Amino acid sequence: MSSKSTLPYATRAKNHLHPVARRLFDVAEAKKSNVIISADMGTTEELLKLADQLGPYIAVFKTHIDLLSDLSDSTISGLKDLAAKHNFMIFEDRKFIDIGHTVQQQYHDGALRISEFAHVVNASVLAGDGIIEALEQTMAAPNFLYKDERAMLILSEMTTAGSLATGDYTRFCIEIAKKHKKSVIGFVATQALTHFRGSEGGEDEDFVIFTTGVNATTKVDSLGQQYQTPSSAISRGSDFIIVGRGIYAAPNPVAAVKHYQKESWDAYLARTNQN
Ligand code: 5BU
Repeated sequence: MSSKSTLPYATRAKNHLHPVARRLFDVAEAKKSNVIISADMGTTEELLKLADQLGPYIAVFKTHIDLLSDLSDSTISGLKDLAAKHNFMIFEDRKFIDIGHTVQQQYHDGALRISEFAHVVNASVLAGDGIIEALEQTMAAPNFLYKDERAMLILSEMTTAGSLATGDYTRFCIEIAKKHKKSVIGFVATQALTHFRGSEGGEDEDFVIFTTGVNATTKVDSLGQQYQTPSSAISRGSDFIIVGRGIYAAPNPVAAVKHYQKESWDAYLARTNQN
C-alpha cells in the first residue's frame, strides 16, 4: 500500500514512476472524481450509453467485457471514443489467473481484445508471480502498440464473505508488486495495506488502491458481496472507489454518480487535509 495516501493526487501524479498511474491521478484531479463505475452491462448499447451518461463524473470506467452478448469492433471503438471524449480511463476487471503462456493470449489478441481498450487490468497471483512476468513481458514487447499506456493491479483482497485472499496471501501480493513496478501500479483491495509489516516502501513507492464493494446505502447482497460506504473506503486508504449497482441500478444513475463523486471526493480532501 501507499504510504503516500495523505498526499494530494496532483503531487502523486507528479512523482509517480509509472505513466499510467500518473495519468490516473491527473484525471482524478482534473475531474475532481475518484469514482470508478463498474459497468456490468449485457449489451454494447447499454454499455456505451452508460459510459456517455456517467463519463463526465468518473475517473475510470470498469468493464467485465465478457458479460457482453454482442462484443464487436463497435464496442471497442465506441468505448475508446467515449474515454477520449470524457477523459476517463478503462479498467477491465478480468482477474487473470492461469499459467503465463495462457494469460498472454487472453490479454492480447484473444476474443476479448483486452489489451486494445483497457489501460488497467488485474491479475491474481494464486499461481505465483509467473503471471505478472508474462503480462509484463507482453506490455513491454517491442511491437506492443500501447507501451507505457498499460498497467496492472494485483488482486490482493476480495470483498466476498469468507474470502481466502487475506493475511499471508495479501502479504505475498505486496512482495510481488514491489518486484514488478514496471507493470504493477497497485492493488485491488478493501483498504490501505500499510498494516502489513514490511509493506512500507522507499521514497519512490506509491501503490494505487482500487476498492470494490462500495455502496452508500446497502451492506450486503444475497450472494456474499459485502459493502462499505464511499467515505469509509477512502478514509481507510482507498484511492479509487468502484461502484456498480449503487449507481447503475439507482432510479437516476446520474444523480447517484454525483452523490458518490461528492462523498468520496470530500473524504479524499479530508484525508489529505485539503478541506
Ligand atoms: P456491485 O454492483 O457494486 O456489487 O459490483 C461490484 C463489481 O466489482 C462487480 O463487477 C464485481 O465483479 C467486482 N468485484 C467485487 O465486487 N469484489 C471484488 O473483490 C472484486 C471485484 Br476483485
